Amino acid sequence: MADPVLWQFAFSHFNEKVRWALDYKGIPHVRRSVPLGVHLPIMRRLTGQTGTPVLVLDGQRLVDSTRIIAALERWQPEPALYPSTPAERTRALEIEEYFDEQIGQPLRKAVLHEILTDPAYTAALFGMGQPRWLQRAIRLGVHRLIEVYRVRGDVTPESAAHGRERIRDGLARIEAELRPSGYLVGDRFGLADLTCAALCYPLVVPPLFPELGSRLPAACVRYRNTLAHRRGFQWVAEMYRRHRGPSMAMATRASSLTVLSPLLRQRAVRAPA
Ligand SMILES: N[C@@H](CCC(=O)N[C@@H](CS)C(=O)NCC(=O)O)C(=O)O
Repeated sequence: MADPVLWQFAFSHFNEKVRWALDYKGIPHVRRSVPLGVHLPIMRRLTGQTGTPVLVLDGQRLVDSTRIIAALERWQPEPALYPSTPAERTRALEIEEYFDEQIGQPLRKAVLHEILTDPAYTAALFGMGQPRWLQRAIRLGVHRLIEVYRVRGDVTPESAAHGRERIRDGLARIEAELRPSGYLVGDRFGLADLTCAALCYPLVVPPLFPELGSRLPAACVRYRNTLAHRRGFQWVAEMYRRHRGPSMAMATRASSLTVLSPLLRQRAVRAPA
């Protein structure tokens, strides 16, 4: 059986959610980081849509972090991320859906609004997991990349303000849901905890990401500091400390040829016509 392959953006929190699930279950896998922008034809070719994460599992191309984790849970039930009782499972899935649908995207916009003010940091972030020549190209074109990203990714002062509100709502929801056990559902770490912590990682930037945290743009640090006292914020850092184990990735940097292979295959197929 082939190892699962994760097509990802190395910097993205929805991708971090799936990476954490794979690592938590101890599933060896391959990570292929697609360059931002170039991902559009590659992901369309692979899946008919453009979003990441995409997991290729037993030949099936799975889209969407929620569906991917559900499939991983069936593929390798232990250690379980889903709670064992139906009532707790329903609550965990509700919390997952709330963070996926209501918090993930607004949080991205709020945090990126601050990050995009620092072109050098933006280039380093978007270049994560890419070959050196591409990192250089991203550095050279970063000002244009920022302009395009702001439009395509809807990162504006208004969407950032809305994102900041949603972040406050998200932290309040974590604080309200926390059980005496220190977890969101039941008395052990599971799907709800993983989802909330992974989707809040760009805000909290746990020490696990030293390459991101050490050079965080000043605007980000200032914003982050306004929330660092919150119990929900500290809980995210705590989940990372306690439960974000080692990576089970066998390859984190694929060659450009491997990443472009879906397009090359398409050309090869089309050539005779
Ligand atoms: N609901 C999706 C959201 C995924 C998502 O928003 N992915 C973003 C990265 S954070 C993406 O790949 N955007 C690029 C695009 O859609 O072209 C999930 O849970 O996987």
